[in-house]
Amino acid sequence: MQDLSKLFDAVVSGDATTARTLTELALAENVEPLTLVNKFMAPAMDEVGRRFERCDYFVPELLLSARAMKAALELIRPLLTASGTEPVGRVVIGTVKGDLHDIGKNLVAAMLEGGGFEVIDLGVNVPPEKFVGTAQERNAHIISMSALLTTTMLSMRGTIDALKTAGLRDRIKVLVGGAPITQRFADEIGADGYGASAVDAVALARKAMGVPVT
Ligand code: B1M
Repeated sequence: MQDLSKLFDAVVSGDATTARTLTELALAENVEPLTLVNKFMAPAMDEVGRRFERCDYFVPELLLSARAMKAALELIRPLLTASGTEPVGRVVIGTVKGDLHDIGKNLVAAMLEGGGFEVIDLGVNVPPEKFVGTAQERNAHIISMSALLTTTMLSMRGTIDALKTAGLRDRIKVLVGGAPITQRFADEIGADGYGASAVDAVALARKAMGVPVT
């Protein structure tokens, strides 16, 4: 078994080739995909964030680490997504307006697909009216929003207000998550659920649909 701390190091140092190679080897050795994400890759991004706060890293380093994480996630994402069966429900997902962080949102989308949901991914920088318009057009059951910045998280309240204005609040559940989000904030804005992780998001979405949480 290889030393997986090297995967942590590869993401921290922004070495996409090594991150991808180590992920490939680990998967070939039957290491659980979520173990790679939760124990090595996500903690590596936290370390990158700490270095950024200390001014040891700047935006170019953040971008290189994000690229390394994405290169490894490309191998993991197909393993998280299920195929075939009738969807449990339809989810419109995106990162809120003004926010370009998409690694966590992409993980949540992959996990929801793996949990049997049809996922409509609107990408990043999604304004409230886009979330609501798409949910209405596509007859979605859930809107799932991600925010990584304290300056953008308030846009989540905007989406809930827009749902109320459109007369859809009773029909569409709203789930929220991302590093600065807390249960308290979710309660304050009137969201139906808060998930601290991509795994939580699936449990929340199943609960919102009234499906037993496995
Ligand atoms: Co930025 N960034 N960034 N960044 N960045 C943070 C978020 C920051 C905390 C770094 C720091 O200072 N420590 C800080 C925010 C401070 C704050 O608001 N309190 C910050 C800043 C300041 C900025 C800029 C303003 C920097 C600048 O330009 N001066 C700028 C803003 C750009 C913008 O968005 N408008 C910026 C830019 C960037 C990059 C583009 C360079 C890059 C993003 C690349 C990309 O995503 N494609 C980037 C990165 C990489 C980070 C850090 C280092 C890593 C984020 C990440 O990918 N984490 C981040 C520090 C950190 O978070 N530790 C930081 C890994 C990912 C798996 O975790 O996204 O939390 P996360 O998702 C988790 C859970 O939160 C949860 O599940 C996921 C998996 O378990 N979850 C959900 C997420 N969404 C959910 C939705 C749900 C449920 C669960 O719905 C139900």
